[in-house]
Amino acid sequence: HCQLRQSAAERRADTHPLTWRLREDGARVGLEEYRDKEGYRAAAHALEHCSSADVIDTMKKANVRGRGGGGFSAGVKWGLTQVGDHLPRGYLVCNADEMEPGTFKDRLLLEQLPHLLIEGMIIAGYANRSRFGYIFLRGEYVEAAHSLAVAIEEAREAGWLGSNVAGSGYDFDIALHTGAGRYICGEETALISSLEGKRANPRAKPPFPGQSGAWGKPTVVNNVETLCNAPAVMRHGADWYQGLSGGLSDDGGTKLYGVSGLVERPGLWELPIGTSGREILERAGGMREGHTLKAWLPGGGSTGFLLPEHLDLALDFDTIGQHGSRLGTGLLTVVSERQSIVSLLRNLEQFFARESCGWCTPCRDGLPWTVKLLQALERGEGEQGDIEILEQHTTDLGPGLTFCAHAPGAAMPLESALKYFRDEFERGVTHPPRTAHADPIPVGE
Ligand code: L3W
Repeated sequence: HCQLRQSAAERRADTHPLTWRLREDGARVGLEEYRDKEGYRAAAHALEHCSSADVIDTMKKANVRGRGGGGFSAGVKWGLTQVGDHLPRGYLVCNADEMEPGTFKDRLLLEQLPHLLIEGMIIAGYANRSRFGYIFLRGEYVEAAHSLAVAIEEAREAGWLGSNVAGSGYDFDIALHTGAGRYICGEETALISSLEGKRANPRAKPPFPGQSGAWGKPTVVNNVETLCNAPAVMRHGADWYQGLSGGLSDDGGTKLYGVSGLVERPGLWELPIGTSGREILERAGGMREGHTLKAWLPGGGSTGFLLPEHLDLALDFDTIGQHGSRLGTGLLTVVSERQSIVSLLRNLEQFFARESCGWCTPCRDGLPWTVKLLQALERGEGEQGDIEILEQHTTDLGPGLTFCAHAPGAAMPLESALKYFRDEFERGVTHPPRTAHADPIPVGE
């Protein structure tokens, strides 16, 4: 799936800031080719002509919102570190732990355009006056690890990393850290714990990492795609970047959108942010023959199901947020009329249950319980009251009652599935209600 479906002719520097440099053969763009395609000019410009405050201002005006799914302004986040006089301020961390179900966008950038990420990190590091940046990479991304390791070495040899970056007086280096396969490491504070060599448990927020992060220092954590936007913003300015969305959204820039599931051609496209689900689905050639669209997840397993009637909505953070879901990563998962929502949901919740760090009770016990109920309904052995318990879980596992966003993320597809497809759950209820003396559903088996 990790394939961009836009031709070289369609990709242009003035409309596709993330992907125009990609090669047709899908091979990594090496340093020489990256430089030939205007690579590192944005970083050179920023380091030579802009103060840290200028860079942050430009990012704020461009309104680059966090592409990992949170949608928080990158410029505002970078601004958090600008307190006190001590230098360096702290750390920059690139969150490349791409493990969201149905998500494969960062992988394309990591494997094929590692220098774009390095350039974005130099700009972000400079803005935050960090001396050091980490790339926390999903361990299974073996090809990306190779691509990044080679690119970091190339950049170091060419003077883009290390002491006195490109003669600017700014020192900045990057270390690659590969994870060992936990979804929770993508949660920024769990990622920081893991980076410090501890168990990947999330930490309370506030303080936000920008205030106190890795080793207690201000730490900016940004998603890969977010950082890859910084070079174009610095090279062409905030107004230009804002204009890329072509009026489809108040958010700036483009977005890597994608589709997986039973479509003709799963893949990725760089499109103006605010493009509709219908347009993306059409680019994927529509549903496979014999299938019609029943529902879709707009951006990963931790977002809420939407219906065909939502296909014309602008896929941006605010619009999707107003319809009981979230943009998330912007990679659509389609569900066919021939697929069972209960089974699909059971699969997702099994993933979330397995990936819970176990720190807080609602998440540790509530997710396996959710799975047990869904398994029973899936087998047609549900009992009266099961649906009501699932409904209660959407509150008990929701925002404010758990330690981090993991369980609330898992509650989103559950809540929307119950709202739109209650009849499918009801079909699984065949038994009378559980009695008080009956065995409760075993938890945590
Ligand atoms: C300073 C404030 N900073 C928020 C920062 C915060 C974070 C960012 C977003 O998870 C969902 C989650 C996953 N002062 C701040 C502030 N921030 N308020 O803004 O924060 P938040 O809380 O909105 O989200 P989050 O905890 O980062 C966001 C879901 O994303 N998700 C997972 C994606 C996985 C991938 C992947 O595999 N590549 O992206 C997808 O939707 O479940 O619910 O930096 O510090 N007042």
